[in-house]
Amino acid sequence: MKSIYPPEDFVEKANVKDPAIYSKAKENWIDYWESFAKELHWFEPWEKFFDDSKAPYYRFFVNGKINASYNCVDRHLKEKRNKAAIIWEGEKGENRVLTYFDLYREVGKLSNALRNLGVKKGDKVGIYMPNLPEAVISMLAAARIGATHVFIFAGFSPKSAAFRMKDSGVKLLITADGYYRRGNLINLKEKADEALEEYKGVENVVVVRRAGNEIDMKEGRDHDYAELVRKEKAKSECEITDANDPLFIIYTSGSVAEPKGIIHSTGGYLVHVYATSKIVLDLKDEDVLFCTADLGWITGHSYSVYGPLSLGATVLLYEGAPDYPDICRTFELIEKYGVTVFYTVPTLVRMLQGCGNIDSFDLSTLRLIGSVGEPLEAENWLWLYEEVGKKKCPVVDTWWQTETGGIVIAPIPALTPMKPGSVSKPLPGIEVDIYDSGGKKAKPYQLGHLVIKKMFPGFMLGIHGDPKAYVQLYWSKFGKRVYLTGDYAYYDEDGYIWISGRADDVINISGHRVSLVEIEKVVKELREVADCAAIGVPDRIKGTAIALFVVAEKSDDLAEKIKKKIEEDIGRIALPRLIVFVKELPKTAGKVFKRAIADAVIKKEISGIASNVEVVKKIAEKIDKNA
Ligand code: 6R9
Repeated sequence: MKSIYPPEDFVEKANVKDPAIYSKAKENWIDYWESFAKELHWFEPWEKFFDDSKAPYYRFFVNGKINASYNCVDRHLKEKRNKAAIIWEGEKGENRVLTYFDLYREVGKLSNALRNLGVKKGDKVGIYMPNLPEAVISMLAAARIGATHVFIFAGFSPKSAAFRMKDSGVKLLITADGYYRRGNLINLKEKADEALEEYKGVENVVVVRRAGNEIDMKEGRDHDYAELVRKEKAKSECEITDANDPLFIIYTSGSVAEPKGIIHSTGGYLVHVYATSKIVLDLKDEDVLFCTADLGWITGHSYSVYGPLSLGATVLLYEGAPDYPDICRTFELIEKYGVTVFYTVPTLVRMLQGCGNIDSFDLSTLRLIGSVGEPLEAENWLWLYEEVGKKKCPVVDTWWQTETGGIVIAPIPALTPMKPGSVSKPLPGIEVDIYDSGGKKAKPYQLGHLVIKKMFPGFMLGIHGDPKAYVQLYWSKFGKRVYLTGDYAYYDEDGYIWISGRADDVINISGHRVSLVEIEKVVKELREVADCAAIGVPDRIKGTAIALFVVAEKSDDLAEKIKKKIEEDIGRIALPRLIVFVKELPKTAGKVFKRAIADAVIKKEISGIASNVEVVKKIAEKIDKNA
């Protein structure tokens, strides 16, 4: 595929246009990262940039003192007091604008309220909320007093929420009464109450009145957000936090049954998302960034909150479903708020193609488009470039993970010729490679393990409460200096990287990581289910969907029961598209041989490796009948 060169108008005004950035970062790695760090506000400078003495635990900005809330809010007051920090639109079209001064006041008040409720430095504050301004305020209020926030995606079930709160030890929870999703009112407080039945460690609950629905308020435990903050002063001292104090914990699915709590630092993380917002998203003062991710995912944390706000940009936050009332809603939002930088996921890109009349929207404010979460196919890349950006906007396909905190592999929009379908090259200051199973560098077009060889400030501090898993999952295949990402990828002849997908038992649905092992565990808990296997199958819109193979007596009842259990225990995101009842699952050495099922279903190939090949054939026949 031919390379596409960055549009000239774009290059002229870009934040980074000197190709020497790559060689400079290579020659002086420390200077490179420190130059970004110095643009932020530190209470005390760091003593050492990098400490790898406890590998695979890597630390950056050792003994530096910094506060994330200060950098996202206070730092901008002098020049941007009345500039919009957050523009919010609810699903029904209502909107709110918070200037940097508003944000400062709101964050200050809530942080004082949290202090009064006994929250101290190092305590965990849960946030179970949809995309509301108060969710951002809560994150920054927690950060302000040195508490660690644990955001729980509002779409998660009470059980999932309870697991996350318990695992991290949440002491106070901030939630909302309800919110709107595709026109329906979701009673979030009821879900929170259910979660709190299961996990009793929460002493105080702060409830934002968003939808005005009827809710139970538990005397002594539950507090009305508005009432609580009304009495508070806006002025609130920032806690002096260490660069390596945890800013937040965020849960993600891995190749193990239970979600893992990824811990991120304050200093290194902030420097990384600040730097990448500047060099990859090319954010400038006059930009309005629309990142379509939910705040509950890492993309929302990094590129709706900490990256753009530390830079002093304006963020558009949208509460509802992107396809409500119709699939053109996203374009409406871009036009209405003059969005300049649009950062989204391939699923939405595929969905948006269903909006027939793009040209009836004025999208001329757009100047950069980015994608993350799953592979962006060449045809979808081209559609974004030609139809949405009218060949004026670079399209940056960015690769990264919850664990990396921010973008790792991506083009620098004014510098890197873009190849549709490829994530291009690692950013300056970061070294990645592709290894075969033996740890040798893969040849062009040879599929191998994507690894990271040179750490960078945004990298996680560890897994909450599970140091063994941290070492086992990421550092056991190639040693303590080579981070295993869990993705398969290959190089082309120009050294461009092409991501092929996850190598482990994790799939990517609409850009969200879902653990197949977790689904299997939940389904196997049903008495009627003898065994089961979940696999990912290609899906035109979602990228991947789940097919579930269940050993049990077939009944419509059971299919419904399984769906209900998955929805309750994990959330709707993990619902299978297809449930197939089988008598047996293919096995090798006594273990379920999922590759054989996947090959039979997706490639229509019958693998002979399973000890019970007949079973594989039967599954293939069943799928044909179902198709
Ligand atoms: C930020 C985020 C991480 C996994 C990652 C990979 C996939 C992310 C991608 C991509 C192809 C891209 N992924 N970006 N695959 N091209 N540009 O998505 O974090 O939810 O932890 O998922 O997503 O498989 O390993 P997370």
